[in-house]
Amino acid sequence: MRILYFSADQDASVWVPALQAAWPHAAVAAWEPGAAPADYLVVWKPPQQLFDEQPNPRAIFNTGAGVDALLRLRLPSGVPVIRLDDAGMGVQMAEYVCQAVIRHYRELDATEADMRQGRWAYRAVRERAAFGVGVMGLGVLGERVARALQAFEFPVRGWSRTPKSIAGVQCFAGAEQLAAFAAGCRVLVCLLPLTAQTENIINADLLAQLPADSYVVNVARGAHVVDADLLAALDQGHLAAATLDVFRTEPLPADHPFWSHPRITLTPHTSARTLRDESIAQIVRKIAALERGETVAGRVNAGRGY
Ligand code: OXD
Repeated sequence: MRILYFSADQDASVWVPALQAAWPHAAVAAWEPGAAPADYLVVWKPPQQLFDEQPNPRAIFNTGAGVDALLRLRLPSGVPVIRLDDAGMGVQMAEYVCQAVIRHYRELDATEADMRQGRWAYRAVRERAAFGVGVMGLGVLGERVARALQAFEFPVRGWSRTPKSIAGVQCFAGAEQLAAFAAGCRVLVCLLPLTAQTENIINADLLAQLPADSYVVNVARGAHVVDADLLAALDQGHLAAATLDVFRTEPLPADHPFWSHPRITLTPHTSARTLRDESIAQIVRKIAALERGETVAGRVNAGRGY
């Protein structure tokens, strides 16, 4: 069996030997133009040329959670595309989102600013029951985040394309329930896959439906948010603050107004990192299952876009 690896971000000189060690009987190599045909492709943001030259793999593994970059390419038809199925990302997303929500709920930015100014000041305690947190996207990661938020006793609501049911989470689905969902979100958390339907979904209309003094946390894709609408909602005072981990262009361009906005907290697409060992163990387990003719979790539906 031959496995080819390519990543635009990760270090092939570390991943290839690690994949090789996990599947010693396979021949694992870093993809380069002209590489011999492989049975399995393990990729992150590959160039189109890779698929043009590899028309017949048995499966394509995406070493990340989001497959939007992959689905923009012309992929070999009928070949299963399989994304990481948590692989250690769920707990990272949960901790990142909980820290952002708690930071906003407890007004820790303002408290820290007070302390830096030498002011020993208290803020009014907010009513937790009135601080609804809404999670958009209830896949593996979204559900994990919703469960983590419940541990802090926030009223948690969720919104997804198709109806979902999660114990203790008030679930909404489809475009027709988006406004009702938004109306109860003091914090709107985006964990949606990026598709033609979800691009620009956090726009002026949706932001206007959030309660006054609300917050946005985006850990999905920059293209979910209309940047100008978010800035306007902050500057008009309707939004209190935002935490953004993802951007339309990454790295965020040096002249982008997000950098200097006093009520935007930025991180460099780091909310949930791909964990090499967990990911490789999962990919190898799935290759073994596919070789036995079994189905595996995380198979992407290209028509749906995730
Ligand atoms: C992603 C990832 O899809 O980092 O954003 O895995």
